[in-house]
Amino acid sequence: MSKPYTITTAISYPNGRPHIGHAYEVIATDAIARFQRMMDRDVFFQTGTDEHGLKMAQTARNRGIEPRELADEMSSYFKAMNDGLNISYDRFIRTSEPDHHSASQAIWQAMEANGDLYLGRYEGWYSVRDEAFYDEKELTEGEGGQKLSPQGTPVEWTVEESWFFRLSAYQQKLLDLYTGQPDFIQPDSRRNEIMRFVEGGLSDLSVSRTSFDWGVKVPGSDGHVMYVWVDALTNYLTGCGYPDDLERMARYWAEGGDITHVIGKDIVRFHTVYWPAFLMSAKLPLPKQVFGHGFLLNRGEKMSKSLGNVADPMELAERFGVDQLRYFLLSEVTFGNDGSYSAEAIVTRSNSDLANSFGNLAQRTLSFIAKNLEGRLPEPAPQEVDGDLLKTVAEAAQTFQAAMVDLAPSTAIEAWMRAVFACNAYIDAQAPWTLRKTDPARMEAVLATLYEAIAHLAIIVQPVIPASASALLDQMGVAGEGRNYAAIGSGWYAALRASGFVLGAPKPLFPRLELPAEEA
Ligand code: ME8
Repeated sequence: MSKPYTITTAISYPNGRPHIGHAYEVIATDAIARFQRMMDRDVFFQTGTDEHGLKMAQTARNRGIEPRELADEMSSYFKAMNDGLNISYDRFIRTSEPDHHSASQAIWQAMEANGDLYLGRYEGWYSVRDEAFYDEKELTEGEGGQKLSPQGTPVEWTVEESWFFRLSAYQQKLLDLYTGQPDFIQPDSRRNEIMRFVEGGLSDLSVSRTSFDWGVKVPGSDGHVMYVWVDALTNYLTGCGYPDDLERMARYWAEGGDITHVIGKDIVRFHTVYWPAFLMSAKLPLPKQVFGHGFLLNRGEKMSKSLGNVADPMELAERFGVDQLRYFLLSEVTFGNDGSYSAEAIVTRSNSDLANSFGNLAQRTLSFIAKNLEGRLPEPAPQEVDGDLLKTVAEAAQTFQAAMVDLAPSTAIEAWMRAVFACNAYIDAQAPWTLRKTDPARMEAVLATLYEAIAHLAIIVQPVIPASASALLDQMGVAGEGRNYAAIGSGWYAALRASGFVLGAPKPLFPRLELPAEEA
């Protein structure tokens, strides 16, 4: 049985519609999940919505509806975005679901049994926007003396009876975790930031609220609902079968398991300080890695509703194509760094790499075969240059795989693109259109080499542009079970030729995109 691999995105607050930052996170995670499936791993990939908390309660109140109504409506947009962007999630979790309430109560009871929860009184600064408590020393002052969190959001002085989690007891254990498992927090810059924060000392964490009731009830404590982050983080366990499905837990949430959380840089603290402390307290295994990706900026500027520059990812996907958007985001942004997007950058990237380079390579080769050989697959007669080209493509596959294992999709795509360039240089140098008259056998050998190379390029890039890659492989007659990295160099081409497969007239995959004049 293949080895399990668990990967998750953050679960989004459905207090508004999804924006391009949400799309970016699920696309990147999807590419990694698809890649791991191609490596024959038994992948569990979860995403979803984080529906409790004061922010949801307040947004619903402002709209004059119940929080559940707001959650139902907005969560459906997130799910539709996932489906529209071809996200291959195994579960779309909603924290309002009953099994999630059970899991949250179970982890609570486990932390309580370990002596880490006590009842007290919370007096301090709370940001509804971040759903986070802050120390006085972390705050800055904004306009009119308004205190602001390190994220620049307003904080309010809050006084409430509250349950506390003994986070202070976990300082050393957390520091030991970061030193013992140096890859736990990635990239390294985020790791250093968190180490410094924890070294500065940890206060106990307020983990329940009494001022509203939209949340998971604290077991045995009337009037208390859990602090939204306690239940939000627990979503990862819920999907892995906690607490009752021990067989599922043993597969997807086991000690030493390959478990990766992909999240944005603003919530690294929750995932690398609070979350491992909760898990240690409940005596549960820890994830292997938390990867904090960067933020997506609109032409270099932060997106905000007031600036009116929040892009709707589905609108971009409809205008430019799902795979074009996926390709742009994964190739343009170095995973871990901030990145910028704009309509013209999407158009430029898609035209240069997909339409002019890869698409054109496939189109001119396949239509040449369809026309000049009536779709019969050309006969190989390899010379050194042909072998060299296939070797270049096979090496690109290796580099692509290594980079994806390292969660570096843009590096993976660069390697792929270099191989595409090599194929285009080869076709120009070999000039099969000239060979057609002078040396038909050599023409066939060149086309056969290209046929293999193009199929390999399509196989390699599947995690990034799954629909286009599989449409191309369909056209080329490459069977579903042969679409993995092991197929590269496996002799499938000879078998396909022998089967008598006939190539039809190829349909273009990547139309050249144009920007309307007012945007150009
Ligand atoms: O933080 N660019 O939800 P959320 C890239 N519910 N990523 C961005 C982004 C941007 N401009 N803006 C946000 C929450 N994100 C919690 C998570 S997990 C147990 C609970 C990322 O809807 C953000 O960093 O505010 C986070 O990873 C995800 O989108 C959801 O953000």
